[in-house]
Amino acid sequence: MVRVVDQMSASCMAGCSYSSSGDRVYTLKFVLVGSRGVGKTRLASLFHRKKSGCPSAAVGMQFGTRTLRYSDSLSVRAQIWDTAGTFAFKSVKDAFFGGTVGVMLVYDISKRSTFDDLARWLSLVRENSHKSVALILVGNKSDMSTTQREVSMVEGMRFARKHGMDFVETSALRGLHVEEACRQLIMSVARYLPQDKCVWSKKKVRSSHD
Ligand SMILES: Nc1nc2c(ncn2[C@@H]2O[C@H](COP(=O)(O)OP(=O)(O)O)[C@@H](O)[C@H]2O)c(=O)[nH]1
Ligand SMILES: [Mg+2]
Repeated sequence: MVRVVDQMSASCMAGCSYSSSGDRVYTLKFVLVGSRGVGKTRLASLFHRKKSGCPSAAVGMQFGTRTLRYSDSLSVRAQIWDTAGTFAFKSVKDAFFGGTVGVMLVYDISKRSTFDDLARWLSLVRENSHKSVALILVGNKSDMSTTQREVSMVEGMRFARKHGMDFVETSALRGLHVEEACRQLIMSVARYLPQDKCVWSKKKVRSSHD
């Protein structure tokens, strides 16, 4: 697999800082995309605990952060960005996708049109983010009854496989597999980060992005 983070320019990386014990703490940006109503905001708010505004709040963008430990010497401070915007303007797209290392592409298993929209969302992602960006496909609302289901799990899996993505079905309503989906995406990036402890400084060093 491509070394996602190695291949990204320095500007793509939100930054690395070091804890007092020399552990690396990477701040990385992830975004949620998908049609309106699929559950992006609910998924995001389940995963992060603290919501922050951002300079583009006027177009409905916001992010939350959550720090996950990957190994003895490495943690990831994940920024999960969510938007209600329509990406009509290039500046909005740039602000949203700039620096993104991972994308959660979401559809609603009970609404076929949101699955049909995926190709369009994927094109938007490909056009506006680094070619090595990590992707996970999320079929949300798995709590819906089988009679309400309009997209089978096999269809979701096939789409994900065809486009080289991981796949998971979630229920943001019940909190099913949401943590796993987010962790899977974050960890798929974290495994390509330098793992060694920083031995040259015991001082806390912060990047300019923090
Ligand atoms: N049944 C069910 N409803 C959900 C789920 N996730 C979100 N919803 C509902 O779907 C609607 C849209 O959710 P929202 O997070 O605002 O979608 P967004 O437009 O993609 O951000 C809301 O009424 C949510 O309560 C889910 O997993 N199951
Ligand atoms: Mg929303």
